[in-house]
Amino acid sequence: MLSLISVSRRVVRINIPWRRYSSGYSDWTSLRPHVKEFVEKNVELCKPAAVHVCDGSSEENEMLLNKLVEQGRLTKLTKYNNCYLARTSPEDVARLEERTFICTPNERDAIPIPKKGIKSQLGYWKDPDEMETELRKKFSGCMEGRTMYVIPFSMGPIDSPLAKIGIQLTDSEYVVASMRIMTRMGSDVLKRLGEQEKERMFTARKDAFVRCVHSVGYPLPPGKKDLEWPCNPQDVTIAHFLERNIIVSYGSGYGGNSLLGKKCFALRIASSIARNEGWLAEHMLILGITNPEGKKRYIAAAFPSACGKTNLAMMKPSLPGWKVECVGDDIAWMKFDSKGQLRAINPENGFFGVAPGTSSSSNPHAMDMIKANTIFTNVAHTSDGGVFWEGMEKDIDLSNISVTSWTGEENWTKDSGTKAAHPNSRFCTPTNQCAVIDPQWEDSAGVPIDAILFGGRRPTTIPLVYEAFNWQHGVFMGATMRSETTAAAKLKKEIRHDPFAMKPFFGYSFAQYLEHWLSLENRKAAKVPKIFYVNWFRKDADGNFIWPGFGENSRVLEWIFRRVEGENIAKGSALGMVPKPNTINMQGLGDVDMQTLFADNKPDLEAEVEAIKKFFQEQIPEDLPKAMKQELESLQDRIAKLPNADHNKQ
Ligand code: GTP
Ligand code: SPV
Ligand code: MN
Repeated sequence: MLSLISVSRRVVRINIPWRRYSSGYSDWTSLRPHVKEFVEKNVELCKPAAVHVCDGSSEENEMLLNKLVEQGRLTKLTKYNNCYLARTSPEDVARLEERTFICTPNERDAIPIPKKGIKSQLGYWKDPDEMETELRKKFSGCMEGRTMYVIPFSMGPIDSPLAKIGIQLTDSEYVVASMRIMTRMGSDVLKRLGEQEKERMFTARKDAFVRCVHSVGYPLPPGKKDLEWPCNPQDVTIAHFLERNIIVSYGSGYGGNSLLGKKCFALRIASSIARNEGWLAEHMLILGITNPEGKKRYIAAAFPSACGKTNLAMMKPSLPGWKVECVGDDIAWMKFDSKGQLRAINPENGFFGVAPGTSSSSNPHAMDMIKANTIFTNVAHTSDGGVFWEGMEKDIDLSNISVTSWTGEENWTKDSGTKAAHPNSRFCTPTNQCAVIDPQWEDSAGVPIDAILFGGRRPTTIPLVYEAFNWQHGVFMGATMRSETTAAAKLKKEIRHDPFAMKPFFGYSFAQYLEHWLSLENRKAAKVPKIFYVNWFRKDADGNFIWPGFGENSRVLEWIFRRVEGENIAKGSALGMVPKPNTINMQGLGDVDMQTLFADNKPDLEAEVEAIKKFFQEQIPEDLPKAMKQELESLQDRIAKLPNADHNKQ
C-alpha cells in the first residue's frame, strides 16, 4: 500500500532537521503521534533541508513574506497596506485539468465509463497503485535544499461541526502565505485535532485529517541555482486518493493546483465524503439578499470558473432598496438540517478572485477590500507601487505613471499588443475584509438556502433567466450546463459541457453524483430549494453583451426572489418557466433588447438537444439515471412544438 504518505503503525526513527524557532512557532513535539508520523514519512522521502511547523502567527507570516521578497518572488506594493505582487513562470498560470486525477481501485467510481473509443470529458482516473509508483519517483528527494512547511488548516470555522481539518506539507513559501489567507491555519487547528482525538477515545481515525502533500518539483542539490518561480510544468500531477483522503500535488505552485484546501479538498475529496454522508460540496457562491421590505433569503449559485461567482456574491444592486451580502464566492458545503431545511457554509476564509474585469464600476466592494493584506498574482505593476489590469482603465490615471506587465515588460501601454495582466491573474484577500460580508457568514449551522442558480457563458440559445418545473428538471438543468471555456484552465476556446460547474472538480463519478442529487428530493422531510438558470452573457449580432450584468443582475435576482415568495410571474416555455411579460423590473435601465435576451430560436434549441444527447450517449452510455433520459425526451418534445419562425418571449 501507499508507504509514501499513508500512516503505518511502525514509527520510523529518523534524524529530522526540525527547524526550531525561539519566537514560538509550533515545534514538532506539539504534533499528535499520527501527524508526526505523516510528516516523518514524507521527510524521509522528500529529504528537505529543514522542517517548519506553521503556527499561523503574524510574526511567522511576516518572516515568510520577507523571505519571499528577499528571494525576489514577491514585490511589496507600496501604494497599499501590506500587499504584495507575485509573478509566476508563464508556464504555471492556471489549473491543469488533464494532469488532475481521481484514484480509486474501480475506474467506474471515479468517472462514468465512456463509449468505446471516446475519451471521457468528466475527469481523469488512474489506478492508485500505479499512481503511487509514479509519485514515489517524483517525490524522492524533491525537497532537497528547501524547507518543508507543515500547514495545519481547517476548512470551515474551527469549532463548526461541519468543518474538516487538513494538513498540507509544501516546499513553497508562497503557498504557505496564500493558505494563511484562504483557510483558518495554524496552532489552533492542531489543538482542535487533539481535542477531536480525545473525544474519540484516543483512537486516531483514518479520516481525522485530510493528508495533503505538495511540492513545486524543483529540488536544489548543492550548487544548483534556484528559479525565479520554481515549478516543473512538464511533470505536473495532482492526485486524489479517495479511499484514504489523501491529496498529492507535484510540479505547480499556482492556484487550485497548489492551495490544496480549495478545489482538491473542499470540492473533490469533500464531494465524495458528502455523497457518503448525505450532503453536498459544490462549486457555488452563497449570498444573502434582502428586499426593500426587509425580508431576507439566501441563494447558492454554480457558475463555471471565471463566469461570475465572485461578482454576483458581493454585487452592489442597482435596484434601490435591495441589499446583497456575501457568505462565500466559490465553494458551498450544504446539508439538510433536522427540519429539512438546506443549510450552507463557506469552507474558505479568503477570496482567490479573478483580477481582470474587476473595477469600481463592476465590483466596487472587491476594489475596496483588496487594498490591504492581499497577495496579487500575475497582475501588472505601476510605477507608484500599485497594480493594474484590463478593466481598471477608468480607475487609474496612467498619464503620469508607467506600467510593467505581468511578464515584466516595462513601459507597457494598451498599444503594446500584449496583456497587462494574465487573464487568470488573481487577488488573494481575507474574506472578512469584504464590506458586505454577511453577518451570518461564520454561523456554524450554516445559512438557509432557498434557491439554487446554475449558469454559464452562453452567447446564444440560453435566455437571461428561467426556472425549473421541478427538482428533477432542475437536476437536468445542472447536468446539461454548457459554457464557453475561460482562462481559469489551460484550454482552447470552445463551448464545452460543464455539468454543475463541477466538470474539473468531481471527486467521484458524475453518474453517481446525479443519483445523489436526484435522491435528495426523497430524503425524509427535505424541502428542496427552487432551481433557476441564468445567463448574463448572451451576445448580439455584433458580438456585444446584450445584458449590462454586474449590479444590474439584481433585477434578475429580484424576479427569482419573488418566485421564491410564490408570486405568479412565470409562464411555461420550451426550456422551463420564464418571466411573464414586464415582470423583470426595468426601471431606470436604458434600452435593453429583451426580445433577443429571451428569444427561443428553434434551430439553436434543436442543436442544443443534439449536443446534450451526444454528450449523454458518448460520456455516460451505461450509468445515466433514467430520469435524465426522460427529461431529455420531454425537452425534445417541447422544442418540437415550437413554431418554426423565431418566437419571441417578451
Ligand atoms: P472563479 O474564481 O474562476 O471560480 O471565477 P468566478 O466564477 O468567481 O468569476 P468572477 O466573478 O471572478 O468573474 C470572472 C470574469 O467575468 C471577470 O472578468 C468579470 O468581470 C466577468 N463577469 C462577472 N460577472 C459578469 C456579468 O454579469 N457580465 C459580464 N459581462 N461579465 C461578468
Ligand atoms: C477556479 O478555477 O474555479 C478557481 C481558481 O476558483 S483555482 O483555485 O485556481 O481553481
Ligand atoms: Mn472557482
